Amino acid sequence: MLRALIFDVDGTLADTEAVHCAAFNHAFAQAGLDWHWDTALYTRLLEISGGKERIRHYWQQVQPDMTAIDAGALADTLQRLHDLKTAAYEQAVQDGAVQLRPGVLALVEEAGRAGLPMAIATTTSPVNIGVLLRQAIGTHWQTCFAVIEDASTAPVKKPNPQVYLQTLKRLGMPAAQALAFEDSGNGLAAAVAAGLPTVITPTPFTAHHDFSAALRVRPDLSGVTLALLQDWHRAHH
Ligand code: XBP
Ligand code: MG
Repeated sequence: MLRALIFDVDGTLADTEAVHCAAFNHAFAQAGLDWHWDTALYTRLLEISGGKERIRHYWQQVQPDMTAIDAGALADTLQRLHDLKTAAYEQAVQDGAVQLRPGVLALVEEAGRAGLPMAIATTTSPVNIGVLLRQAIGTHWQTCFAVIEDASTAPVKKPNPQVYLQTLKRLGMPAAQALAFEDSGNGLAAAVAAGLPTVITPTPFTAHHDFSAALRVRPDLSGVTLALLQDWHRAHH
């Protein structure tokens, strides 16, 4: 019995990563750094969930002795760069840079009408969820989701299952009665580790990832109705 839908954000609700990447580059330029992440490099860096963790990982690659920097100063610099990036991303989304992926709004609306609880389980920052969904769904967007778990509530990032385990706990149901939607290998690993059957809709950033543990892999959510999801979910058990 399918009792809840749990959505990842970046790459799943919307194909956001090119806009995230541009925001990182904008932040680096604002900070006077000569760092530039092109698409090929960013595709590799997406193996690291979480923007701050991603910047730290890259910094360590280009400046191995950065670990000698005072931990407090390092944390402050990472926070400042990430704040600049988040502001740039927020502005880009407000300017219309990102749309929901095909089929997403129709499914959210159908589940809403059917009274099927929905949740968000993401490693992105709360600001990014708000700016995307306020614009894509409307100012009432939060009423569509019974539970929202993000980088501010689940600091240990995917592939760790923390964000999904916290989401399930707050939904008050076992993983077998829910369905997760993801776009990446890390996201799939986190959802599966939490016991969730998972539907994958890859993006060009993640199409090469291993999705063998997925319940289904589809190009996007076009035509994916509640009835179809209930069939897939029933066949899973
Ligand atoms: C994808 C991520 C995030 C975004 C950038 O999140 O890993 O880090 O790439 O957003 P999701 P932040 O779990 O929704 O796929 O800079 O806010 O981390
Ligand atoms: Mg994702």
